[in-house]
Amino acid sequence: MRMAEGVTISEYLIARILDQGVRHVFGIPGDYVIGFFDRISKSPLQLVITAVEQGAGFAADAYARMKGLGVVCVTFSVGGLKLANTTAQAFAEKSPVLVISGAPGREERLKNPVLHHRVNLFSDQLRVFERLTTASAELSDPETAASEIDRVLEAVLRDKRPGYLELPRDMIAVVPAVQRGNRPMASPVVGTGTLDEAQSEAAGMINAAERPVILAGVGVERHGLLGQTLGLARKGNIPLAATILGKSAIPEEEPLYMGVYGGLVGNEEVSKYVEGSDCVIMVGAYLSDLDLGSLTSGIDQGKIIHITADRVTIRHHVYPGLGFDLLEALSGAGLNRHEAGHVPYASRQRLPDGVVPDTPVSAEQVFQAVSQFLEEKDVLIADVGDSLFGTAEISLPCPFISSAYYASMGFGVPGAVGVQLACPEHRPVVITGDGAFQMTGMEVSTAARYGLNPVVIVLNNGGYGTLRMIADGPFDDIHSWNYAKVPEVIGSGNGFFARTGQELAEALNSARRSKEFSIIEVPLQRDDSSPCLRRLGMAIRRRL
Ligand SMILES: Cc1ncc(C[n+]2csc(CCOP(=O)(O)OP(=O)(O)O)c2C)c(N)n1
Ligand SMILES: [Mg+2]
Repeated sequence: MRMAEGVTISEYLIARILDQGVRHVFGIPGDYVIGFFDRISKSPLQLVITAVEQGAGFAADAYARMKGLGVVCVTFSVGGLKLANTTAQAFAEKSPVLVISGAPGREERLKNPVLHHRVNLFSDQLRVFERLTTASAELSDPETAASEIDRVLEAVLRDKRPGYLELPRDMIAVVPAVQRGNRPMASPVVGTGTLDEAQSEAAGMINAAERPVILAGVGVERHGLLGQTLGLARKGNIPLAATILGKSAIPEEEPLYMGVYGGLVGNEEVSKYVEGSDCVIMVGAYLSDLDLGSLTSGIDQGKIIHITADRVTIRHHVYPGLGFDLLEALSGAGLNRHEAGHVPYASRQRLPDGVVPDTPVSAEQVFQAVSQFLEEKDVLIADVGDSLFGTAEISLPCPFISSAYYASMGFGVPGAVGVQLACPEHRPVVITGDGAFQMTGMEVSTAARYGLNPVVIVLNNGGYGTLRMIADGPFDDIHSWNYAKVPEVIGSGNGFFARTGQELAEALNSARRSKEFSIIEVPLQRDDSSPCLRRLGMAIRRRL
């Protein structure tokens, strides 16, 4: 939109957010930002007040993953700095989140006063967020405020990474002197010669290969590349695997989809197939040590075609400036159809029905039960810990999100709030450890307040089970809570204590029917874990 006469900076910012289809802003007010909250509350945007700022940051991240943009708004320092972790996650895992922070007014700063919430320099928070975002700006100049809002928002949408806007409180009602804005998005200019050369090199490599494979990453989801990726796979009859972060990037019913690749986290046969391939086409995949298991040999660089948003690497050289255009070009290139040979389709191996009704459930059985419980309209959110490892192996009919690379505990419950507000037709199902739940589980209160009904499964093994695999000590134990009683404290929601297979099945069914949130506490033996975490534990012990 063009800026109309008399439109304030706040109104302009709100209008640009609305332009993107965003309808919710997560956050907690404070005196430096409350004037802006007041303006948001008078706009079509709904404010979602969370229990803690980190909850708002995680909720905005999950909202962004579902909807293409999420917005979190907080006060200076005490709120803003609590978002350092969630913004770092959004940066690392490519999630387009706009962080807006209030700040002391420009006039207030003139005599360098000791104002509350100040750390050292007034500019400290901006400096922190410069490192954690793809673009940032302080909206302190009426001449540039509108174009700075546009610049940051465009960068967030283009790079699928977080951006930061700091709004001094005396700028909230200012009408910018220069009413500029809405510049067209600049895309990098790449000569067609570069694309032609990369296309012919990549197509030649794929055609010459005996066992090419596509490794799809989270970029396929973020950049909407499913159609093109499947187009390439089907044209060349090339099987696909996904990284754990991109687990739901390829729908599991796709006949060419094998399963999750990734060191010890992924399926062993799939990982062997990918590492034995003579041409790995990586699409939007960012391989971390978690994917590579830090113990596997990984993939030989000389066999990789790596396509990302802003660069293409083929074998040992880079085509800078080239991005996902190559995927489009390859789908149209003369590709041979490959003979399939033996492909391990791990995604089709459904886990056996192993739950015995009247005996205590094991961790492995919980994951089996969840796999069978999930429906297409659900979204599974796994928190960090065995919740993530166990989920890596189960078959999912629905989208999946997690902090599978940055690996910050506490994303699960607030993530569910973001998911359901972004897509009310979806039902969030969270699997979380007791440790992660103690960090941010109180956001079930936010779910209750806004009428949301996530199903939260708490795997209670009395502490940090994943870390016990590395070093077992009292530092891995946590204080025991009565998780199933949390709804009583909140004053709404359902609490279930599910010790046996029968109790778990009944709890899941009741939770499915309820219009309120549910917490299902599953007590586990201290040393019980999913097969995946057991493998990881064995590998670690072998190495030590
Ligand atoms: C915010 C944060 N703090 C610490 C860690 C280190 N860490 C990784 S796994 C883990 C234990 C998780 O415990 P829990 O949520 O109970 O899951 P479990 O491992 O028992 O399945 C910890 C502390 C982390 N990843 N994130
Ligand atoms: Mg635990």
